[in-house]
Amino acid sequence: MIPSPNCNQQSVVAVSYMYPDALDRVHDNDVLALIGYGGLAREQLAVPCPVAAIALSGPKSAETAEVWLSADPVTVGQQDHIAYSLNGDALFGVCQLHEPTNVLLDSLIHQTYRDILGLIRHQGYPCLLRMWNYLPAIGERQKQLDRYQRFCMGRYQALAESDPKFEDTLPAASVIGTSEPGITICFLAARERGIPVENPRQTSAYHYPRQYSPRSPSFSRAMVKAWGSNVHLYLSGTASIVGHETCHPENLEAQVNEILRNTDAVLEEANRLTGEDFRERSRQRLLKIFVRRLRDVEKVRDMLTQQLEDESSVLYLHGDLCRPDLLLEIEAVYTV
Ligand code: 3EB
Repeated sequence: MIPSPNCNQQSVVAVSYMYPDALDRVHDNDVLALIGYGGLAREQLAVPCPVAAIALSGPKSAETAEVWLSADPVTVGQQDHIAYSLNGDALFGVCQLHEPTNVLLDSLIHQTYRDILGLIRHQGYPCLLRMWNYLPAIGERQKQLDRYQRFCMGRYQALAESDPKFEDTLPAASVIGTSEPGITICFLAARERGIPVENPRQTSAYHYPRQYSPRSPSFSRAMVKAWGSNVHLYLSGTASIVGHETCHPENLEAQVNEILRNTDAVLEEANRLTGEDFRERSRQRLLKIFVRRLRDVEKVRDMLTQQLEDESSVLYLHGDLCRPDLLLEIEAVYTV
């Protein structure tokens, strides 16, 4: 079950899931961004802040808005295809792109990431914490490479050009395939740095060997950021990968269990780096489960319902994933 708003308004930045009918309780000047899932349309999210409607279906019960709230007053702005909001500590952006047919995805993503990096620097929020990338047809080929590989090349190029030491401060990220045209990139940036976290069970994605992409995927496994007295951990999309290889290609149950071992390992590593206790003391856990095949959703839900902690709010969505052998992926926000 997804509870009604349970976010802590004292926090500089807070996030929660809300059913659409509760949205009129949200006051415009507190909202950094609204992201609709499971068929929620843009019109249902009528507020002045950045809004995205993610083109992923889910079970009907998944019609949900993710609400990013601010304890401090929010200012909104627009620069080209990027809508953004800021509150003195954080900047949230939603970038919506039409994809011209004659442009390769790497060059489009290169330009878009340059625009995003330019905007956050210009506004004084240069530290990227979390990126959510929604792309149509990620597994399809475009001139010898698949579109996820082209995405990685464009992202790498923009980040590498902007900072020679970019791999020390990579944001957490997800890349999810959608079935409708149009690219949506949501991002959270801050004035002050967060702490990137890697997974000791996995090769860092930015060190993956070339077989996955000519340029490695530029993301960290998680990012920790304190917002006043609340500390968030943004967990990247986490799959059944150990080292750099996919484990249990055909086995849904084994992939679920491997992912739970991976998320545990990331939380453990975050605890070690920060002195917090994300594993045992998270007050709020917001999860998204992206499942490649719609028919697997109920099985995954049955498994996870037994294994997840009570504080977990879980959203199941039907989305495509970066490697063809991955059956599901989990991302999350943990708050201590
Ligand atoms: C993986 O671990 C699975 O390219 O930004 C997960 C999260 C994955 C983010 C990205 C890719 C990305 O490699 C795929």
